[in-house]
Amino acid sequence: MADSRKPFYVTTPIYYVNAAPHLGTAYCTILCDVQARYRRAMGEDVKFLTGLDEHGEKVQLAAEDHGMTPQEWCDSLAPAFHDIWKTLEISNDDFIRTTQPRQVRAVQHLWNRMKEAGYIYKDSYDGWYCVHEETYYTDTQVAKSDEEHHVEGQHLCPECQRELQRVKEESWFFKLSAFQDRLLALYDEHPDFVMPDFRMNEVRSFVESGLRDISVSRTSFDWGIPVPFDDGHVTYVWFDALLNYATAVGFGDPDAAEEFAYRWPAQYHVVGKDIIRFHCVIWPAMLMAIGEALPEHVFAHGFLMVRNEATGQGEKMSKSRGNAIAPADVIDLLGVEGYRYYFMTDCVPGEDGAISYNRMQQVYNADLANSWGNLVSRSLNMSAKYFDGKTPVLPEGWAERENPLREVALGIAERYCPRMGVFDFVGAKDEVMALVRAANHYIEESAPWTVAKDPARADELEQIITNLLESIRICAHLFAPFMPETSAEVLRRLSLEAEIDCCDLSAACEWGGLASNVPVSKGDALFPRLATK
Ligand code: ME8
Repeated sequence: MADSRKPFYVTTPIYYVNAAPHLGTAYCTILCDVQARYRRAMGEDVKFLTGLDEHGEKVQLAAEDHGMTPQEWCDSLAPAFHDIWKTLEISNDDFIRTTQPRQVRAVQHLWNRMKEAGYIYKDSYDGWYCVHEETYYTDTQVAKSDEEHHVEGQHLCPECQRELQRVKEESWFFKLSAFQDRLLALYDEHPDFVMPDFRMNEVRSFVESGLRDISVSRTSFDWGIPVPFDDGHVTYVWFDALLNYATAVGFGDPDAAEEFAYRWPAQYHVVGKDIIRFHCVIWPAMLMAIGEALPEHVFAHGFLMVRNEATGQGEKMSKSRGNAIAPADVIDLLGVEGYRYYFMTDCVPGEDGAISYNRMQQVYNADLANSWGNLVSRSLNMSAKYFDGKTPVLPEGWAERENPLREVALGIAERYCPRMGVFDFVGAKDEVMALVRAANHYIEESAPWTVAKDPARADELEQIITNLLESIRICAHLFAPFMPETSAEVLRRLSLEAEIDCCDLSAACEWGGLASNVPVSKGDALFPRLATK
């Protein structure tokens, strides 16, 4: 376990298995993947976790609808998640399912620790519940929702507007109300506990408005982890699900104490904005109750909305509106690497993103086909053509010579890294694209095809091609977290296979790493241009 590298632990939410993976779940998972790949390239010891949330009433009902037991239903859907993550080049190191024995053991350990600590008590719950959100709502919240969405004889969920259930059952409660001051102190002391900062304001005002104890066991159905000391009670699905992050690094496993000490707490939990209260209020309070360390950051991303071309407004994706886009449709259009690039660089991670097929094609053509792909193809072609299928023979001291591309590339990692580290993927991409654009511009300005005609200008030609290939090498490294396969291919075409699994990104991005006089392969176009309407 002892490793001199810095540990870095990043997690996605665990997804409900009530339906197949969709664009939103894929978005969140790719955000984490880009961060994980970036951290590996920085030499950190990464653990990247994703998985499935398999308990609860919602999953039980979905299983019943399909005539299966809940476990059969979960087992039948899990491969769809594995498959899509593999297709989208998700590099998770672990995949947790809450029905695994390690989670059952961890949740039961949690119950015992909570009981010892005195933060749970038995009572009865009488109130509102939304199965779709797996969330309890107070009378006040429901009254407000009734005012907004008035439907005679029904009470609708404030979040999803589905009909609420009235639940009356014996239940264990978690003393969330005891943590109000400690949570507010946490937000004061660690203003970046919740990111981006405007989400922190939302969380803080929720906590300031007062916290109620929450019901954390259910007795009206049985698809959950049994409460170890009370027959007939199963764990409320969120009390179970949140713990997955700790389970996966050894919580509750007496043989994994060393791993838990090394890995916990997580550096980043990445979640959608709809589930920040669970992650920024309930989860830290649970950890405080049992005396465990708190995660360093919860990063909340926005929602993907479909851009209505007529109004220019973003709309919620839904089957009934007929505007739902499936991951497979986008992969068909952009390919996997184009898919990853588009969502990571055209949607600001903290905000809602308005997506559209038109915009996807524009970004793909402008950035990937016309800029990055074109730069690689022209430069590698010229190198192969003018230098006998190879990179130029690099003269002594070539890397120190001043030139316009070296100027843009100097310090690029120092500008890119701080942005990547905080999920500012748009800003990081802009740094790389600045070098790509400068290089394309440099081709036009220096006109190597003219220089090549004059044998007296051989040194100049060598310099031009060298500068282009070196810029490409650096861009390949910086684009690798977004488009790992394309970057690996570009490095292979430059005979730099050894650099593919880079673990010192700053060093790799220093001007001067190009290999002299080695084979260059032109290959096919990396991003064939899409015909636009
Ligand atoms: O909430 N755009 O699971 P889930 C972006 N099991 N993100 C979206 C989205 C959209 N249009 N629609 C959904 C759960 N998401 C719990 C998590 S973690 C301990 C338990 C995101 O399958 C949503 O914001 O309903 C959430 O982060 C994620 O998909 C999982 O949703």
